[in-house]
Amino acid sequence: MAALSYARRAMTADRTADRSRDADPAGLLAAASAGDRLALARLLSAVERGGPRGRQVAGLAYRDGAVAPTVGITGAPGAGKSTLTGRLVAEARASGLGQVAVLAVDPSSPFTGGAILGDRIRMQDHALDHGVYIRSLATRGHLGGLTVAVPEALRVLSAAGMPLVFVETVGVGQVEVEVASATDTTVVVVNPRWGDAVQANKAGLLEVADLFVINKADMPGARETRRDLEQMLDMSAVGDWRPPIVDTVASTGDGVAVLWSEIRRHQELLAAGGILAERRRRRLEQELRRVLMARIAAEADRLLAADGFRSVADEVAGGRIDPYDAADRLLAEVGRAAGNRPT
Ligand SMILES: Nc1nc2c(ncn2[C@@H]2O[C@H](COP(=O)(O)OP(=O)(O)OP(=O)(O)O)[C@@H](O)[C@H]2O)c(=O)[nH]1
Ligand SMILES: [Mg+2]
Repeated sequence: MAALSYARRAMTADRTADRSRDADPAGLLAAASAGDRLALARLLSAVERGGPRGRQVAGLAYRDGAVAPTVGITGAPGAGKSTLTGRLVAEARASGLGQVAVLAVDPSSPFTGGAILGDRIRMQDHALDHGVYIRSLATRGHLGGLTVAVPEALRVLSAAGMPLVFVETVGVGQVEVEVASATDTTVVVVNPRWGDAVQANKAGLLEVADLFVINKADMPGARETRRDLEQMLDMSAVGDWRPPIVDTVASTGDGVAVLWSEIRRHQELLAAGGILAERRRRRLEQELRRVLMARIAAEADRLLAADGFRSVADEVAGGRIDPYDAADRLLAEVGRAAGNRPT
């Protein structure tokens, strides 16, 4: 069986990992591609921490050029995302994928990486499956935060040879929506509660959703939630693809096969129409914008804390220059500094 031979390869790679190569990102990436999970974990940790080394790893993964298909699973805390992801992982493995990765992202609690992994991912079924790689991601100082770290991590996973990556994102705030929309197919999970669909709309999830899941369809109210979602979809501009709404009971697996086939259908549609390339280009533009903003913000912060700012502020206070001219002068400095700094 493919899974078993992969597991054997992974264990061999673990044992023979050349320690002296571990510091070198290129060596780590080669090891990760050969199935060394420790090497992969170290690359992802570097990306998570950011800084010069994170940047080096991110650049290497970018130049590798591999782009794995990605599926985002997002929704309110406790909606059943992890249970659902576990089921989808099983579907993906059963469909013949040698490996699947899951990236768990919780923007609301950046320092609980280990805890998310232990407590929040309910995928015990996969704990012994070496074809499944599960990892949580926090920000740990990455300039630009999760919205930049997640696409970088996805490229590391792609470069390491993962043929499919699920991204579970907890929460429905602005950052969560941005993280969720960094995937090819974005699945929004709601529960059959009065107002859940409306909440999703308010949070901007309606715009990024390629698919809706009404999970916990065994609870009362699923029909009303579906009706609310349909109404909202009726009112929003829908192009070639109207997001399907799938009922699931993740705890029993009901509806998961339908969800999986809808995900596949969406990914096929993306690939066929050249839409995928266009989407990915737009995402890279977004990413570039975020990297730029983060660097400018960091420079502005540095500037605001420096003496130069105080002296310009004194001039404004003294009536010698107006705030706009002062801002022009400071902005020119931000530009010079941001352009000169290596990271
Ligand atoms: N009744 C019912 N319970 C479910 C269903 N799916 C998941 N649950 C339960 O809901 C609880 C939360 O499930 P999780 O999969 O951890 O939800 P989550 O969205 O990943 O949670 P966070 O990551 O903490 O946001 C667990 O107790 C599950 O067993 C379902 O379809 N029906
Ligand atoms: Mg979860």
